[in-house]
Parts: sequence; C-alpha cells; structure tokens
Amino acid sequence: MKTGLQRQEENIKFLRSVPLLQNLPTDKLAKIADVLEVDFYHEGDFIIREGAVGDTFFIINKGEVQVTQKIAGFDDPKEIRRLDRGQYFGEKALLSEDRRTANVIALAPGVECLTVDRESFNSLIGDLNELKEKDY
Ligand code: 6J7
Ligand code: CA
Repeated sequence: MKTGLQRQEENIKFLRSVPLLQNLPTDKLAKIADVLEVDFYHEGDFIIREGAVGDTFFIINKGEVQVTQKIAGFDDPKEIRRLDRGQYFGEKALLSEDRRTANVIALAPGVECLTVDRESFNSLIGDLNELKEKDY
C-alpha cells in the first residue's frame, strides 16, 4: 500500500515532468499536488463534451485521448488531435469561454487524469504564458 505522502511525492515528480509546469517552483507544484484529484475513464468515455459547461482542467497521467470537434455541415465530429501522458486539456473553458470548445474522448485501454478545479486553476496555473500564447 502507498501512503498519502508517497502518492504526494509521486504526483510532484510527475508534475515536474509536465512541460507546461516545468518552470514552476517546487512550492507551487506542491500546492497543485495538494489540490489535484485523480479521475479514471474507460475507453470511449467523453471526458469533455463540446458545448457543455466546464470547470475542470486536466493533465494526462496515463493513456491517450482523442480530441474531436463538430464541423458545420457534417454529422460526425472530426478528430483534430491526440494527446498522451504529460499533456493537458480543458484550459479554454476556464480561460475565456465557459463552454467546452471540443470533445475529449478516452482511448483504449483507459485514461487516468489529474484534475484541477477552476479556483485552483485560476490561482496556480491560469497565468502561465504558454496558455495565453496558445493559438488554437
Ligand atoms: Br488539445 C485541443 N486542441 C484543440 C483545438 O485545436 N481546438 C480547440 N477548440 N480545443 C482544443 N483542444 C482542447 C482544449 O484544451 O480541447 C478542450 C475542450 O475543452 C479545449 O479546452 P475546452 O474548450 O475547455
Ligand atoms: Ca462565456
């Protein structure tokens, strides 16, 4: 069995490996590790649904996700990207829009995400330049 402290140390080590967070000081990483939650998804689960209201930011700890988006004139959403360990999603609804701008779907064999709520995102992550400079 892992203790809470071991889990915490593992989470900090992982957060340090996330490119988005690599310039954050350890005390900020520790704060993020304090507030994050771990969520598991099965293959095919919609982690995020385009058009829904959203208050959560996600960092992939295990597995891969598919990002899809509705295209005018087409029935089926189109794949625009795939993401895996160390990559993040869900920032757009938190930064400006309050509605999700794409679908994010878990791929096989399943996905584990670290999640941060809107309030902690605002105080710990939302100011990072990489997010503001994103051009999609
Ligand atoms: Br990853 C990713 N790529 C895109 C993209 O090309 N366009 C849009 N609109 N969103 C993209 N995403 C992520 C981004 O983090 O998909 C998420 C859907 O929820 C989006 O944030 P969100 O709008 O909160
Ligand atoms: Ca809005």
